[in-house]
Amino acid sequence: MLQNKKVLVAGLGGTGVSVLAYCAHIGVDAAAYDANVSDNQCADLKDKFPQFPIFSGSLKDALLGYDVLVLSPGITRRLPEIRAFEERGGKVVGDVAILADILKNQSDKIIAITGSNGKTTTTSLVGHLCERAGLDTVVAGNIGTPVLEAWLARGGKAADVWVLELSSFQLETTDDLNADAAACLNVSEDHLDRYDDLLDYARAKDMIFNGKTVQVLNADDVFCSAMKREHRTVKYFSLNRSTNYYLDTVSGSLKCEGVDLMQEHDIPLQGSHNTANVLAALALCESIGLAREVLLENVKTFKGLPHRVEKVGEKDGVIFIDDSKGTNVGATVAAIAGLREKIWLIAGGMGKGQDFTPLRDVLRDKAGAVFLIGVDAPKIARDLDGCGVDLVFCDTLPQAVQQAFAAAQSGEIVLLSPACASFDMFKGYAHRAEVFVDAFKAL
Ligand code: UMA
Ligand code: ADP
Repeated sequence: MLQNKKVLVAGLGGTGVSVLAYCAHIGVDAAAYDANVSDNQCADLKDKFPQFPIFSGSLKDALLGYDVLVLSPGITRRLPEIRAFEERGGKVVGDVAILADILKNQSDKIIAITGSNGKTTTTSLVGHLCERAGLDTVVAGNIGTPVLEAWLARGGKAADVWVLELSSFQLETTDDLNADAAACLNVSEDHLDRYDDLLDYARAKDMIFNGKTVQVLNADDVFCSAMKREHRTVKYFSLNRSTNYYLDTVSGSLKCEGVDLMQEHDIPLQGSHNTANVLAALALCESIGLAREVLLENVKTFKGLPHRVEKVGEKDGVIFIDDSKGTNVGATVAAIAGLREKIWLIAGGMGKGQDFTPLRDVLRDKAGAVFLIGVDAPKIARDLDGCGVDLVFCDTLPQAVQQAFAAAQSGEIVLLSPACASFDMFKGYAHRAEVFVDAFKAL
């Protein structure tokens, strides 16, 4: 794909650096571009890749004279200068497209996972199941390790399976993934600063199914269901209707085509949204031929991930749950809906222009009050006004923890699930969780 081409690598975060390393490895003529490169970063890159020029400033100027643009996920493909580059015959790809091209004539299988929420959990679970089934497994992508960094770390050695978490940003530049099996878990409001609307965002996610891929689709989500393509094997999963992989709500059993798989209460993760993730993971793993018994045994050994509906502890019978990774409305709705006990919710932060009204129904059914923090607390309060629960403004997260604890009774839950990004008050979602846990310990 890159051989004998002049390649510009745009964005010098983890992805861009891994692409440069790949270009150096295969010996192509490349250059690096970033809108902002610090002197230190520039010196470091010159040290690592002395053969590659580094551009900053205008992407339009940097693109002159190049055939292929390798775009990092943080840069939208819709910039006018990139459109103009494509119109004059330039090719735009991402690191995932390069990996797919490398693997296309190899026996390595690809399992790919996208969705607005649950990607990292499901990717980790699928990775765990593949490893336990004895496969040489690589887990990479949006989860953290750029795919070419993972490929280079193996010295290019083939793997049995690549389990890839893919964001809509990465899929924008992946025209021909041709995964063996791929899932879209759900589509709900996120990243709308980069897309025209929800449908436009869903279209980027739909690119995960390009190729001959077995489609694993959420039958409970209208956007995912609409991604079904002609002449494909489709495996649906559902939490409330009998389909290929589903939860039988009467018996509490996960089933496949009517056959019992396991009891929902044997899943070691909190919340019914995680049941959906397990169903999707089973459908993906069975699509590449893994044995059911090994999968079911090892769903039970999956530990889950921190900050995703994670129990922190109890004080006077009140349960504290950290869902700091709940950074959009869809995740918070799922967290609340998936827990059985009455909830005292702590939410707020940077709202990313989201509509918070989808929280109204689930709060009315399950919550005592919402303790609001962060820069968009007033906007959230406007969207939730009159939904039947008290809205309490708090200056800090520790103050919200104290007030929620004072309101909760034994057996009820104080849930941190902000539905917002954290950067107005914290270094990131992990830092927000740390402050939450410290405030709990200080009670
Ligand atoms: N940059 C420009 N011009 C721009 C925008 C950015 O030059 O218009 C430059 C920045 O100055 C910076 C570089 O691009 O130096 C950053 O590139 P990047 O944002 O693509 O970051 P990477 O470090 O390469 O990380 C990316 C993903 N980041 C994004 O999608 C924003 C990581 O997902 C991913 O883990 C990594 O590749 C490996 O695959 C992060 C993320 O936030 C965790 N993802 C979003 C999400 O999960 O919601 C989609
Ligand atoms: P992602 O990688 O897509 O951000 P994570 O697995 O990191 O997903 O989970 C992010 C947030 O979404 C957490 O708050 C988690 O509780 C919630 N979540 C996980 N799975 C689902 C799902 N299937 N539907 C809705 N929300 C989910």
